[in-house]
Amino acid sequence: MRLDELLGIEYPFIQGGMANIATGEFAAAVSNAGGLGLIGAGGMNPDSLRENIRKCKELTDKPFGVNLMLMHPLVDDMEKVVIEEGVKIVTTGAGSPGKYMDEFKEHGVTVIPVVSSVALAKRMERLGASAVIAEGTESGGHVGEMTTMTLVPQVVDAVEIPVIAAGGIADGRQLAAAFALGAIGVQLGTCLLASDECPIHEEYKKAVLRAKDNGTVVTGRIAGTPVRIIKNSMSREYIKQEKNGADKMELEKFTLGSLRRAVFEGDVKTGSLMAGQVVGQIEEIKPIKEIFKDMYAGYERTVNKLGA
Ligand code: TUI
Repeated sequence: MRLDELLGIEYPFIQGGMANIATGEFAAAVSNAGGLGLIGAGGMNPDSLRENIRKCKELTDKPFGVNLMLMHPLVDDMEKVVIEEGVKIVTTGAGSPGKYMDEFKEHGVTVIPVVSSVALAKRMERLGASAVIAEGTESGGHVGEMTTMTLVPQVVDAVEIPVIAAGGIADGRQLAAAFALGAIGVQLGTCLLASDECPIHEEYKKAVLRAKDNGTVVTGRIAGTPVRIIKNSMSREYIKQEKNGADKMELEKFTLGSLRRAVFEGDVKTGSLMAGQVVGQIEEIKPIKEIFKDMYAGYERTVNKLGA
């Protein structure tokens, strides 16, 4: 069954976690446009997460969920908020949701962890995940090593649960490719940065439009947490110091608060502008509805061409 049928939504699209960006308002806009919107708990605390969930409920009667960033120090309390507020779909990133699975099951929550390897996908299936999101290193933000092209089919072969593809998907050709690899739908992040509804600073949006195919880089591959961002003076300095043998503590001074600086202040020089390798394809800011419609039309054109 395809993701849209499984979740009762219009398109087989699920929004990425987008910590510090995906507010209740933004998630509702994604859901109202026909995808599955997710509130990114990564940049919130338990109180603001609760407020954002309530806001989202006010703004949409369509399905939506919460993305829990598992490296967050307050994630235990945020998991409780998710249960208390009756949220029914949770995606997770940057760790294993193992210790919450029983409680989620008890409350009828559908759990869809993001995985970056086959071993992790199998572990998530054993834990009772309803599906997994196989995320390639083309993605923005915290990334693994494998590409979407290699990871998705290997995960599809290794598990019985449905697989959603993520990383490197921003148009209809890539959506068709994801289906060809065996995915039932896709997770989108970067292409949604370039939407009217996305609450990031205008300068961040402009940087997304300016960036070329090779406009992103992964910081922290050697010494820290690997994070894909748009190249700027911060990323250059980070990588220089990383190559010179700086340790995790020293490198953290570059990243502390840097995502918030990019998102809220539009600091495109020393901020951390998380984005995937598809940035080079993105040329205009559009309403989310149009992004979805155009991507689906492109998918149908691709499939017709392949069938001919
Ligand atoms: O989580 C993401 N992407 C993110 S989280 C984020 S917020 C952040 N900001 C600064 C530093 C770090 C994070 C921005 N982007 N994607 C999902 C994802 N999960 N990618 C890789 C993983 C992952 C990695 C290891 C999941 C599980 C895992 O190990 C679990 C285990 O128990 O071994």
